[in-house]
Amino acid sequence: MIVAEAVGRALAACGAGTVFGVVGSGNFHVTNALVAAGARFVAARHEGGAATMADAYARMSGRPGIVTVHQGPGLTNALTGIAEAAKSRTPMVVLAGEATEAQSNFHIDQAALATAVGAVSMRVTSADEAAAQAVRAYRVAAGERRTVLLNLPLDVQSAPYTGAVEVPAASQTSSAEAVAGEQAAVSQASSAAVAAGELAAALEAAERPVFIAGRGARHGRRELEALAERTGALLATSAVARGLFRGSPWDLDVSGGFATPLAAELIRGADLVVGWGCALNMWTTRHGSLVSPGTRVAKVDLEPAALKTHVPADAGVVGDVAQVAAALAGVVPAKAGYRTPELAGRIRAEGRWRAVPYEDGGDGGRIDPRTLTIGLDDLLPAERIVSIDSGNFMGYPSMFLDVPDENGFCFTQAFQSVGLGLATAIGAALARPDRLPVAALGDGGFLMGIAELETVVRLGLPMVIVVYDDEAYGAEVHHFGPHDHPLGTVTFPPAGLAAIARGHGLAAVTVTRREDLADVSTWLSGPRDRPLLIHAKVTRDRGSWWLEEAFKGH
Ligand SMILES: Cc1ncc(C[n+]2csc(CCOP(=O)(O)OP(=O)(O)O)c2C)c(N)n1
Ligand SMILES: [Mg+2]
Repeated sequence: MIVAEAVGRALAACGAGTVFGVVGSGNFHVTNALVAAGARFVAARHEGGAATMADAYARMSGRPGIVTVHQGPGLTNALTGIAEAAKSRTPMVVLAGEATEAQSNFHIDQAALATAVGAVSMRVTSADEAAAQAVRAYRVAAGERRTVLLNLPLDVQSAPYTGAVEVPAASQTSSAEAVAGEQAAVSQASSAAVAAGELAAALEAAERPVFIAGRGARHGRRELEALAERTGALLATSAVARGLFRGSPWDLDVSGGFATPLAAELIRGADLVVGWGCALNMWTTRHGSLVSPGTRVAKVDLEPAALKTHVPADAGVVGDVAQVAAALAGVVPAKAGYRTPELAGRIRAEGRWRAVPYEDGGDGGRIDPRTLTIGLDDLLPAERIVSIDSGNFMGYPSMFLDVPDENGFCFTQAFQSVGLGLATAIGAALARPDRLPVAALGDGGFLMGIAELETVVRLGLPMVIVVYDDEAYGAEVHHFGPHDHPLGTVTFPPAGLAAIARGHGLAAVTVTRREDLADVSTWLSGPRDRPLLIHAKVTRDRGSWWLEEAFKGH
């Protein structure tokens, strides 16, 4: 066995089950070793796609994402996806060959690249330690929620490996480490108890509490709902946790730019906002404006820094959301809080975007994106997993397509990159094969990420890809258009997206009016043996309302 094989085996033994990548000479052996040990390998057509697929897969499956790439350009191609994963604290291991000879064409400073985008850089440095170093990389990713680049220098990779490949139990630490750890835990626990006391007092005093759950709360629905029930809190999420409280009569859906008028009104009316695993950033709070002056703010987060960033907390608890919520539910007195029968009725009647009246802007040649999305919401099965690209269009599917729960919505937007949507949908689809995958993309993002269209077909995914086509980088058109700037750099001639899709082996329909959605019904009631691309020519006379809000931050 060579070192590369030992690394692959060790990672498989850690639990690496689905691996995304593009294979070259520098990651050939490690990838094959993973496959030989039972992992599924998903070949992407571009490393950027592989990284984003792994990120989405990790988010939607709860298992670390694994990526393998060739040295040098394989890694630079993956970098945007790695940056997104790192910013989102996605547990992910990127295995990359590494050319250590400075004369090699493939040579770059890979460690510097990784750290520049917020990933942790590690390296397999010797045959003796190879398996242990691979295990350590996996543990850092899984245990500390980090995106880790594990560099595999070519000379070390090919060295013979003579040791065993065994995964030491996670609990094996030296006794000195254990004692120090316990002491730290005791002092952390007592300061957490004081902080939790402050939060308990704030909850007890609150008449109108609202809980906003973020990425760090996606595992804590049960505990949060129980505490909200006890304290009379209304429930909302950041975009990345969308769907977490689906089915609750007190679910306000997303807080922030995508919030319904009712949700915005009720969050503004809160006297206590608690961010659960949610930093309350500018998107979730509309630049702070959803938190009214005088409203107390509390946060519960694993990261101490999150308590102070964005909208800072008056009361902050460092800890796991589910554990803290469960502990508080045992000590706070029960009260009705914000919950009244009248409000329950309003949430039922006005709590979803599709209940908000609008004037249809469709003109026969182009469909209003709201009408398109509501029509699709009616047609697509409820068991769906929706992935969103970036652009002016992005709010329509985020607001008008309902999702079954927090594993029904995948929002890879921490880096705000255009072009990640299709690969996101592939990773999400593989994590949840029981759900209909839906990719919602702009024409710009679709064409940027189009390398993975063949991957969708090859994997036989029954995916619905909706392209909101305004023949433009609409976000830029609406950003600069009102100021009379020339727009030739951000507008494009019509592109035959349905024909492009058919050429790749997809079924395709073009939608310019509501009636055209009948073709989508036909596909849905068929065998769904080919993915479907919906080329929707959407109205484009004005920018979306959440985009106007977002521009305030540029
Ligand atoms: C990789 C990357 N390049 C450029 C941008 C700037 N940008 C933001 S939105 C956008 C337009 C996207 O166009 P499209 O996908 O068609 O969506 P639309 O805005 O038209 O709805 C661009 C170029 C970005 N965010 N990321
Ligand atoms: Mg566009």
